[in-house]
Amino acid sequence: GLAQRLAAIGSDFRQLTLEYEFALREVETKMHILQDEFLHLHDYNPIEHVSTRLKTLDSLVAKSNRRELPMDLGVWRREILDIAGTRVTCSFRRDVYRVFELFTERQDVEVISVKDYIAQPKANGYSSLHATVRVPVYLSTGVVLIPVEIQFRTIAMDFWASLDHKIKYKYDGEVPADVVDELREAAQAADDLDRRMESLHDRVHGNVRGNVRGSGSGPTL
Ligand code: 0O2
Repeated sequence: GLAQRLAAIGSDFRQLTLEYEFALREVETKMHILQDEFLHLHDYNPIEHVSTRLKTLDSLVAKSNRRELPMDLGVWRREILDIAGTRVTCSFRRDVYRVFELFTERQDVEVISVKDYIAQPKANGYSSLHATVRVPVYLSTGVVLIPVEIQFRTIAMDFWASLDHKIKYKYDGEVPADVVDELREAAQAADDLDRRMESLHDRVHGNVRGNVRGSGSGPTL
């Protein structure tokens, strides 16, 4: 009967949620290991913070409807690759690419796709480096490969994106043209700030890459 079907979906959805939750924990741990090792090797911390989120059932259903997918957990697993999301905020643009490279080079991380909205920002000014990866999750029943969308960005890009998100939410998607224009200009200002801060940092500390080569120890980055 219907009650039984709904109960079965409830249990399958709980299983899905658990697996994606485990994948987020795996990614968070891998990221923290990368961070601590980097700090140990180079006496420099390239990551400001790491956050994770699981898509809510409401936003999953909304996305499924937008993409005209059936209400089928198997289809969602195959088609919706950002059920689990991780955001990695770095100090500088260079760190964004460094952390991205070190993370995606790992043997236990399989890269599915990469979108570089830093090299090519969206028309509204949105800027970040996105990677969709698959990571293994070990269950008592065997290994499952779970997709996770990782967004790598600088503090300035994150600042802009969170304001953009709040504005979109406030206007329910219908953002007035002058606000859109101002947001685009603010994105440009954030980009300028990123470049100035990075060049200032390099002037004071020198590039970590240079220091590593210069000291002759540690792996070449
Ligand atoms: P939330 O709340 O983070 O889950 P799709 O995922 O199908 O919509 P696509 O092309 O696969 O589209 O994904 P895209 O555009 O590469 O990246 C999607 C995610 O990037 C979004 O997730 C946001 O987190 C972020 N993002 C993309 N564009 C913007 C933007 O213009 N402003 C802000 N603030 N964030 C953006 P969700 O699912 O939309 O939201």
